[in-house]
Amino acid sequence: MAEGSMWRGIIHAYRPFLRVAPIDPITLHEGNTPLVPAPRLAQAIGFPGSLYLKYEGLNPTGSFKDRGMTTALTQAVAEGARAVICASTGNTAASAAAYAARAGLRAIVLVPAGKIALGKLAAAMAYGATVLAVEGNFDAALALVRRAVEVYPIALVNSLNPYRLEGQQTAAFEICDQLGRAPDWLAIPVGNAGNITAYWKGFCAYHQAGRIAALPHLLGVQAEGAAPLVRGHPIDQPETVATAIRIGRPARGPEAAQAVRESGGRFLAVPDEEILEAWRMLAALEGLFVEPASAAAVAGLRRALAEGLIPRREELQVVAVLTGHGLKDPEIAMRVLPVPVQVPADWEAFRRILEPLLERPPEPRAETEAPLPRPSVP
Ligand code: AN7
Repeated sequence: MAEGSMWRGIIHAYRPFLRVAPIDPITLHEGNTPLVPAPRLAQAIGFPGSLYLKYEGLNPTGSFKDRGMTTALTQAVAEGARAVICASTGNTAASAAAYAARAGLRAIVLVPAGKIALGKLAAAMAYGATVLAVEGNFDAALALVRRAVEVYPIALVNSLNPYRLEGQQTAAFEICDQLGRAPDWLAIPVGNAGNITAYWKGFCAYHQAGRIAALPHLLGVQAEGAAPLVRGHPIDQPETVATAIRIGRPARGPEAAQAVRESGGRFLAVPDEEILEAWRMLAALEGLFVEPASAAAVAGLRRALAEGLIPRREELQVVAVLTGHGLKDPEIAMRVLPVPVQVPADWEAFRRILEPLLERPPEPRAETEAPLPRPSVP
């Protein structure tokens, strides 16, 4: 590949749209992730239009956070920071750790003890961050971090940092560039609410620049046990299998609520069973292994179709954002999927197991539309 055509990360690609210090970026060449058509999944959830999946798990540390971390760390370096700090359900921690390593800065990350996926913890430690396991949830950890940056000269790299949103809006730019327009609906999981806020900022910037003619409706999806933006008030003890979005007091909640309102969209809550069902469908129907929080976007989309919020129309284009890679959370797969069949190292025994497998199609089948158990808002 010619040097001139090499992808060099989102700051290089979108610099005119980004407010960030004009220095050489701290980058891992993040971004430029695929927008994958998902016809089998669309059929399974009863959507006759075009469904695309923005596969953000393919970023360098396995989540969308890298888009915001390249800008946050670049700005931190330009401002002379020596250390960065964040609270995190895991992906922010891993991403901050990686970009801090690249910049030669110390990273201190606070995570809820025992409540982050193994792949995130392993990565944050491997990148050399100081990992502190807080005896409390994400909201408690974020409160400690906010206090720390008032007292000490440490750069905050949670999405309260505006440079995080600068970078994360590039996912919206890419979707528009890839589709040649904005989608009609964008389904996206919501935890601390930074990403949905950044997407809206990105779509609006592209609209203002004349790159797209219309704006999408935003579908912000939360887990039923951690749905402050659906309920309209903070949740003190958030609980969900999707640990990435186990957040009860979203720091960017008000901006996210405004974005969803302006877009003519909605927040929806989905139960854990539907998140896991969507998670299985993504992998088994489309070959996309994501972490549970990402599957929430698809579970929400399915529910929005079932409730008639999004019409089942052929001409509609819908994008679901798959925020993090499935390898982040191998424990969930081991917990909910059947264990492998034990096979004796013997030809006759192996044949007896193999032959029936060749007579049946694989599960789950794309043609079966699984029923939805109950409405999202009781
Ligand atoms: C896979 O890492 O909050 O609504 O501390 O890891 O912008 O918070 C992660 C959030 C969706 C929600 N999907 O995004 C953290 C953290 C995945 C995530 C979200 C997260 P926001």
